[in-house]
Amino acid sequence: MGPDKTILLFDDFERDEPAPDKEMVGNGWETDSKGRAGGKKQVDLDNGALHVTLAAAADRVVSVWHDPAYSNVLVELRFQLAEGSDLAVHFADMRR
Ligand SMILES: [Ca+2]
Ligand SMILES: [Ca+2]
Repeated sequence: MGPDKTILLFDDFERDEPAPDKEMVGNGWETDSKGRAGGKKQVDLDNGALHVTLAAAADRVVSVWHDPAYSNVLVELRFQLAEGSDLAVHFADMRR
């Protein structure tokens, strides 16, 4: 990280939901579980990580997103994948 760079978004997920059965990631994160999984909890904060699990009721993969204000960014992500799991990371300009 050089002196001309500013952190726009950092999240270590070192927190838990205010209600354990609610999908409340917080810190500006949003998910599509309400519309795509009948409100079943698919995203859980636990042990300093964001856990994503596809609900049986879901009609598509789980989306988790954050909308910071930026125009030029460097992205660094860390994942821990279960054996045989799939991961896709998409960057989309939703304004177009
Ligand atoms: Ca939790
Ligand atoms: Ca963490």
